[in-house]
Amino acid sequence: MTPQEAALNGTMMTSPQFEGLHNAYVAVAGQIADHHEYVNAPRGNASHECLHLGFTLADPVSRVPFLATRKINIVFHFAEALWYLWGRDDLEMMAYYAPQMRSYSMDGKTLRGSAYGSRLFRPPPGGGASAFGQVLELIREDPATKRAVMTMFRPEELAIPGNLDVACVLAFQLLLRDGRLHAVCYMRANDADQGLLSDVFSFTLLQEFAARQLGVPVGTYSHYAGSMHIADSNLPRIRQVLAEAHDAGRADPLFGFPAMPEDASWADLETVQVHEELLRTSQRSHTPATIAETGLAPYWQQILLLFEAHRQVKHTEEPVGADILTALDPGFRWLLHHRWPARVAAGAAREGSALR
Ligand code: 5HM
Repeated sequence: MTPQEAALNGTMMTSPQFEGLHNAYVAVAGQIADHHEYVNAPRGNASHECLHLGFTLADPVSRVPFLATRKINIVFHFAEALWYLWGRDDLEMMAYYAPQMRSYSMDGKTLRGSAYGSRLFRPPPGGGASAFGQVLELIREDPATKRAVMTMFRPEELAIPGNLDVACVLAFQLLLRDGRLHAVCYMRANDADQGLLSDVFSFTLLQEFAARQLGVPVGTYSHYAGSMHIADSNLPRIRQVLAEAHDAGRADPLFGFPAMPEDASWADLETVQVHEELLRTSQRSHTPATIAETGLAPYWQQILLLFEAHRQVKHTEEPVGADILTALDPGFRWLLHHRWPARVAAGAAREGSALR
């Protein structure tokens, strides 16, 4: 339907809907690579750009593209989402998983604009509920509310001379409709090959955690960016990704993604935080048996298995232990293998996630 026909029918075209991020990422990347609107270099960053690009995911839990040419770092993605949920802003934790994040820090110790968790999950200075706690309370009181918005971008950020880290996410909104928790993420700018993957991963995980706290199913997730772009330096890789996606001719990702347990709680997050720090600093190691002894549900155990696998990659020279790899969800193992092929043996190719 053309926009003119849509107008005459009294209908509007809404954002394109995809099942999960696998297809949305390929579509957005293709749009910018082949149909970009602008070529520019804000702050010297040469990029191809499309304005006001957005999409909706029918299944926000399906939050990872399974593409051998993209080599997703699933450990980093979980670490960043948890860093948000833990309300942290320290560089130390994130720089361990993504050393390039050091270049966004003004003081070498903290991150400001992109430390979304410190804005969402910490109580305000005067005390009271966090922004996340407040919006959940609003939804409980008035389920159809349109006010359940958490803002991240602050006007003061533009006044800081030489600010290296201006928040890219403007706001995150939750909407309870027909019993399902929908989410919308509004961004001023999004790098379609980097930030898009980590932002969608984290904000869909926050959506899922919010749905568990409200005891309702996850609805759709919509993502909008004023400027969606790809750095020119990443265009050759994007071409490889697009070629792989087209050659494989696959509409569906190779694996499913595990769903968070119904009883996901703040206590689970605290237990995971204790073990993440011990593993990151290599103060201890884990086996599948010692991870099971934490009493965490299999979903959280999988995250600790990923952190242990990553500890072995970072702190040892050996291949990652077969016990850890065998206990891992097949999709997670596939991602680890493609990211660190010399350290992580390929598993038997199995379709469908064990935890789904
Ligand atoms: O010049 P500017 O502040 O917009 O540069 C930040 C770059 O990081 C942009 O390419 C932006 O799209 C990307 N980015 C992102 O995509 C940054 C963050 C951190 O806030 C993010 N997603 N979450």
